[in-house]
Amino acid sequence: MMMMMMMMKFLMMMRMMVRIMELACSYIYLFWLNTEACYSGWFGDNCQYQCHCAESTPCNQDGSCNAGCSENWFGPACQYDSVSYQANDVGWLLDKDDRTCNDGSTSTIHVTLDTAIPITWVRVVFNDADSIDKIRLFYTPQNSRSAEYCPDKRKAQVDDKTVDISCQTSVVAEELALDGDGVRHLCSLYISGGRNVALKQTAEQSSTYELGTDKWNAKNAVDGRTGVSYRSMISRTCTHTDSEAGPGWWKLKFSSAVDISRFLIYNRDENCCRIRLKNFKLTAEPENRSDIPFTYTDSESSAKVVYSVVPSPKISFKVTEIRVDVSSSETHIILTLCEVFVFGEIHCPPGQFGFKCERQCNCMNGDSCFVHSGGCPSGCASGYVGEDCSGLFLNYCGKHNYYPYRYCCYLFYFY
Ligand SMILES: [Ca+2]
Repeated sequence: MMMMMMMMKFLMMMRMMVRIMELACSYIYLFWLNTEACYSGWFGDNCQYQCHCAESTPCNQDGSCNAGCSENWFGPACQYDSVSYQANDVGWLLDKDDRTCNDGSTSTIHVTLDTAIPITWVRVVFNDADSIDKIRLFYTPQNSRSAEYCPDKRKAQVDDKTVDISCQTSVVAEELALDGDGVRHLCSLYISGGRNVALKQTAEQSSTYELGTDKWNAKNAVDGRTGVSYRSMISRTCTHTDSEAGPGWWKLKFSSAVDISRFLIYNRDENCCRIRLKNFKLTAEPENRSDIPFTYTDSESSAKVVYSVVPSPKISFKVTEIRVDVSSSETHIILTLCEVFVFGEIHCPPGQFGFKCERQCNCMNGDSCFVHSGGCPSGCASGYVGEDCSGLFLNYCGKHNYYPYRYCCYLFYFY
């Protein structure tokens, strides 16, 4: 009886300590919020990431969204482009709602991607925890009729009903198929089109057009604003080189080398100026200078508003820099870019993950984890749990995943 009483007392003390710690962390967090908050719609240490929350609601300090991600985004901090696709008779899949599921009548799923891309990873949600291991993934390369197994079938559990499956294809795929008993319990399939690794990276251009005090700087092409109209030009969402200074070029240097699967380039959408981008040349420079750079030259018959460039096969090297050049004919001297998206992922050394490779994997046997999530195909090392295999206490802190709240929690944990 005495022992029981002491145990109860000890537990009550522990609960009280946790509560005090929570309060302390909350005050530090609120203080930090008031002093360091980003402009609405942005988050991260340097406010360099864009929020992608449903109904344009603000995101938390770690990018997470209380109301879920907006339609075209998913995954950690809603930073991953959710590739849209078509499929027959599966309204419950196309609605991208995790609460609507297969009623058990469909045993195989075939989806056709709206944009053919190299596959990297997919996220699958079930309504039954046993289904996670009962699914197989195939892809059909572009201009091919035969489906192939994913070369890399590593899986990492996100929660009890959600799993990420790696499927790194070097070729561009136009279809994905799922089979296995798990399909009967399937609710959602998210196909990753990568993260926009271009956002707020270091941009420069050959020259900058100025009008009075207004400047159309190189960084306007990676400011997250996709406006392409005259009105947008006025509010400087686009770049503009100086016509006096010869054929324009624009360069973007990544803070760390990246793997790239797709480029999306927004042109200025006005009759005067759309043509200026015609026949542009896009170059991706390798980290290792002995690799041959990737180049693409536009050969469309007329200028477009949005260009989607998908290298096929996928660029095999780590990219440190990209460059856009106008063709140097007399009529194409000014370079204007309204936004450049580079979809891909940072290239982390083995054992590290995160948007800046700043976190350590905690996988069984010291294995590597998924760069996008920290998830471990081999399972979390002993003492670690959750989507990112963080420590038990760290995972608790992770639920209040706001910087520096989380770190405050860590401090309490370690000391
Ligand atoms: Ca822009």
